[in-house]
Amino acid sequence: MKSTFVIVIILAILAGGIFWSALKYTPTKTNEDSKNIQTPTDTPSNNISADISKTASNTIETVPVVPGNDIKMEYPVPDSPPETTLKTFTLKSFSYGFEPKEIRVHRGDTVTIVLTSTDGFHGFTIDDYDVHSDTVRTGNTTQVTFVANKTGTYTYYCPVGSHKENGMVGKLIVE
Ligand SMILES: [Cu+2]
Repeated sequence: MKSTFVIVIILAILAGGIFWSALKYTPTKTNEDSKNIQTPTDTPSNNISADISKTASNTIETVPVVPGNDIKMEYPVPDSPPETTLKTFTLKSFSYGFEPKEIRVHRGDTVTIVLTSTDGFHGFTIDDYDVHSDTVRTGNTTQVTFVANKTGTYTYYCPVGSHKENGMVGKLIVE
């Protein structure tokens, strides 16, 4: 009877050992699974997915990608100011027209329009740039400044009454 009791105890210890090791393995597998789940989640949000997936398990490798993106974000900021040139145009406005009828600038230029009315009540508007000068009476001058930050051809016109329909229009060409 004593030997049977000892065998039962030994079996119990062995069973306990197997259970313990089984418990020990289970969380390890779960961690690996969660790592694998995290990897594809990161991958689609990054363009450099190939590089990340190679080093997916390494958290340190992911870090350089973040400053890399920051550098890209900073590029437009230092690049834009050197391109900017101040350009001033003096426009005469009258019933019904502008002189000159065409203005050419380069993208990034800071453009100032000095508008004088030689005849009547006029203003200067470019809807696409949200530019709206004050309106001025005969003999008066106003000015408006904006940054021509997009290329294309834009219409400027007088917003007073039906002056636009009567021909108070011109072209801003941003190259
Ligand atoms: Cu007008």
